[in-house]
Amino acid sequence: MEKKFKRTTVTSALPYANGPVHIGHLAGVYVPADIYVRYLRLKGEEVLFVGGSDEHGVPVTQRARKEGITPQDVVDRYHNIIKESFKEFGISFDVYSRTTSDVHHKFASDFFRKLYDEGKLVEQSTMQFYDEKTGKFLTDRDVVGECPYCHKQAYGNQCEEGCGRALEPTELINPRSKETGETPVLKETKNWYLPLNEYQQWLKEWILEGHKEWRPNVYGQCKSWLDMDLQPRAMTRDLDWGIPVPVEGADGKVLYVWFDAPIGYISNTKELCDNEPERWGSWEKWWQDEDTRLLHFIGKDNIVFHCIIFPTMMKAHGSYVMPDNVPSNEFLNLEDDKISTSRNWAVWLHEYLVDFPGKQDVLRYVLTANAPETKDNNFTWRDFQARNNNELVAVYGNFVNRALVLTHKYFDGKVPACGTLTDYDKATVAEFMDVKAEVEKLLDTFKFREAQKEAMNLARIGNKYLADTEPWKLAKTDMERVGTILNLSLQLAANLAIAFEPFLPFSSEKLRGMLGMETFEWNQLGSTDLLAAGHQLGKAELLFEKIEDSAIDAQMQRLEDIKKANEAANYKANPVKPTVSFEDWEKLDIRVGTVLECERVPKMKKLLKFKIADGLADRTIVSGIAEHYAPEELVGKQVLFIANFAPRQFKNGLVSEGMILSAENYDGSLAVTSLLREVKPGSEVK
Ligand code: B3M
Ligand code: ZN
Repeated sequence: MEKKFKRTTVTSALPYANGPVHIGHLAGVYVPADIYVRYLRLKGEEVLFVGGSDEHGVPVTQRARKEGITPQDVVDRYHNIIKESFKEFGISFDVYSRTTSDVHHKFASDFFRKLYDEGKLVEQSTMQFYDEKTGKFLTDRDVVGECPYCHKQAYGNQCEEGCGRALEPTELINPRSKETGETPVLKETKNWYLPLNEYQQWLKEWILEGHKEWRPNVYGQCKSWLDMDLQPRAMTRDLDWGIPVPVEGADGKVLYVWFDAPIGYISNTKELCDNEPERWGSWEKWWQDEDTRLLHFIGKDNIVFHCIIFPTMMKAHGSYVMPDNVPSNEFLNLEDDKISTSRNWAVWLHEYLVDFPGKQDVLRYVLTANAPETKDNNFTWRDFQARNNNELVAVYGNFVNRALVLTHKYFDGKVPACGTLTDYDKATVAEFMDVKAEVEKLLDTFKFREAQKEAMNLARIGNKYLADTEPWKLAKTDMERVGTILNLSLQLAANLAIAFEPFLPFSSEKLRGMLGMETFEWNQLGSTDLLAAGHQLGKAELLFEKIEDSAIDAQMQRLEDIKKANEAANYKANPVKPTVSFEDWEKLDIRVGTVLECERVPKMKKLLKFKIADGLADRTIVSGIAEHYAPEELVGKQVLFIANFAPRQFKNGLVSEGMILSAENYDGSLAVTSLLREVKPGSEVK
């Protein structure tokens, strides 16, 4: 039987403060979490929404090293950028704090110490790579070397560029420290482990038996972990950035980032509760009371940490409630390519805000419409434009606007009285009354994309209703009927303001302003008397505006430029071909020619036709470089060509007597070869 909870604690993954946040973050975690929280609030439920930045871990130190600044500088910069982006997009955290805070350091440290004191952690010594030059142990990713399987360059934990195998750093051939290039030595180190193996049985029962309702992707990942034998996992690391391990003799060691980060949810709650106890009560209420329902919103790469490791930590500690669900999304791609911070293949939220000011809801809408709930999904700028223009503008915005404008026109902006309903009116009302139950059912099971679609259906119903009843045609003959139609339309618009509040909070607020709605609660959804007859409406403004092609073209161009830059940065010359002998080389007769004439070939858009002075009789050469040069650029220039190349005939009868040499650039563009000094045409290249 389903348990009734009194309150809900919603957490959303703490993003690493090593870079700004992008659409993938928003789509995968923060928009769905925010929709859910806004929905619960609208229903009048007791809910807490926790967020914050994850400021420890190797990604932060790597960034610091790359930029030559301290890890603290890195997290200070990005914590603020990230926090601001979330605020701008209406992600309505009750608290957004950070894991470098004093509250968190103390909290995580105490948590660890309790487990340590109670003997819940296992001490273990291992041999680990150590860089003698820096005097530091190396994490798996700080070691690079040759993959023992495919012999490509690989990291200590994985062969990313080659065969993709998971590796141990000691397997690498010729291992080196990524930072210094030194050959590391193996050195003994002591760390503390969480014995996951001891909790395996309990985990199996709790998840595999008790939570069959979890999304298939989450349940499936848990099952594949739990079908293997879980191993103890180190909860401390030999690093200098993080929370010091609160144990004697643990100098130079910090808590594993995945130990401290999830505790950040709890310590951030504590910070909030300590600051506003009258509003929030005690932090324990949100984490340790049986009547609290705990939900973690995360991306798929975080599943094991939230379903297995963190619950085990809490279980070992003893006082905590377990997550009731872990709605985890798959990944969002951008224009069919994996989003990547290092390749700059992303739409950054802070940049979006500059390019599309005031259009936060449009992005929220599109990301939910394409939410990667059950499989990876794709964001494209053309789809973004189409959804804005064809759905937000043409359906939702258009309906609301017509209802308001007509009311201003015929009734001075006062809600007209509702007369007798026709059967058609009644059918329309019945249709939109269904939407409430439908949206609820979907939201309660974390199906946000379907839920939003249902909300949009409400607007479609309205649009159709106005199109079918055509009140503008009745205005001369039957004002009472016009009043009824507009009354119902306005009630429907008010319903939309409520239904869309979790999804598109900025537009909902604007719409409520236009309608002059004072109250709005989820339970009013489906009602036809949200606006009293005689109520004065505000001014009609556009809820959404069309996005022009030029704005989309600019984004596509930006991505194109990034792709180019990445290709250039990643260019590697092809391996050299098999050796040739001097005799082989001598068979080729390469000569210098002066371009006398050059012109395009009709109907052959790749070809240029050259007349070349070669010191003998002039010759014609046809070359496929028309996309790379304008003919006039080449006239008068000296080029290299193969003089003894077998003549080739083209479809149109044209014959080429030789081949002009060009170099092919990384992007496929061609550059014709020339000389550094002028020579007589026909000179041989030796
Ligand atoms: N910072 C990983 C990530 O951003 C990590 C999440 C922590 S949640 C406690 O994907
Ligand atoms: Zn490999």
